[in-house]
Amino acid sequence: MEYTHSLVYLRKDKQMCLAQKKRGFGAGYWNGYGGKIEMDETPKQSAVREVREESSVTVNKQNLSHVANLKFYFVDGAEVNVAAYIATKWEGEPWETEEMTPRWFSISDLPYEAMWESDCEWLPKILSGKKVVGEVYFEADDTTVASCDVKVVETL
Ligand code: 6OG
Repeated sequence: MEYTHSLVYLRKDKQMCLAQKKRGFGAGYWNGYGGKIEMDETPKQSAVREVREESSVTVNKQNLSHVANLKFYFVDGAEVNVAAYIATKWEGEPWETEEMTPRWFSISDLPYEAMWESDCEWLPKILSGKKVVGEVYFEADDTTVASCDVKVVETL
């Protein structure tokens, strides 16, 4: 799978840090930290860099657990192929940055109404320790889910 984006969830016991994006694609949504994988970067390198840029937290590559492969398809033909990770160990505390406002949520009370619509299909699974592969097709508004298929897998 050719990944285009990384996505990282910082988890501490029954709490998870989500960040509200201030601008660009997905602005207003609560999400993990992440972004485009740059040329010559591995998905994990991108994950480490994005977490640092967007939250000022330093996470070590070895502490990123690969939990999901997600493909998002848009009507205009755009595809976003995400490698998603959970980190339970890092240095520092998430700070507000130019791009993101962080907040800690209980994993049993995530703000799904203000997250990408398909998150509720796969996030609970990875939070219960499973690994998933998901494919989501969006409608022309780029936000409404047209179809969603999520499979639990043994390995990614
Ligand atoms: P930039 O384009 O801002 O990075 N991302 C999504 N995350 C979720 N939960 N659902 C989606 O459904 C997503 N599409 C993209 C990938 C965007 C960040 O948002 C993630 C990146 O971590 C469509 O650089």
